[in-house]
Amino acid sequence: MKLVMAIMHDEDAFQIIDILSEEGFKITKLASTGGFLRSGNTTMICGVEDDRVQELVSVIEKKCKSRKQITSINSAHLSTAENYVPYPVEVVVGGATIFVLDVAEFKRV
Ligand code: 2BA
Repeated sequence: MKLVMAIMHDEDAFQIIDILSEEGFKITKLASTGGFLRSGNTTMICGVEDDRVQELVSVIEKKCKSRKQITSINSAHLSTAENYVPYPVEVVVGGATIFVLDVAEFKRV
């Protein structure tokens, strides 16, 4: 068994979770925050048999779009409190960031 953790844009998450639920995957959706942009994203976790991992990943790959987001970064040499000058930087976020982990033990009690 594997545990798939997928971090994705909030706007993609509901559709992906609907599709995966209809296909019989069991999903937990967590509200998460990206460490770099400090904006909300969704982390989906799913315990899945090994032979269905590729099916799950394919749905995420098909449905997750990459997006450009603007974030403010302060200039390193002007980063004292008095001289804090944020400037906008464009970053490309996702599709999705996917981790596939081995599950040592799975119990429902
Ligand atoms: P954030 O940490 O908010 O990162 C958003 C996007 O900003 C990233 O998109 C990447 O394009 C850019 N970025 C991140 N750190 C950067 C840095 N130090 N310098 C320049 N640009 C940087 P993605 O790579 O698609 O990541 C989307 C979200 O997935 C991340 O949101 C984070 O929540 C998660 N993530 C990505 N890689 C991860 C990892 N190795 N471990 C845990 N979470 C990860």
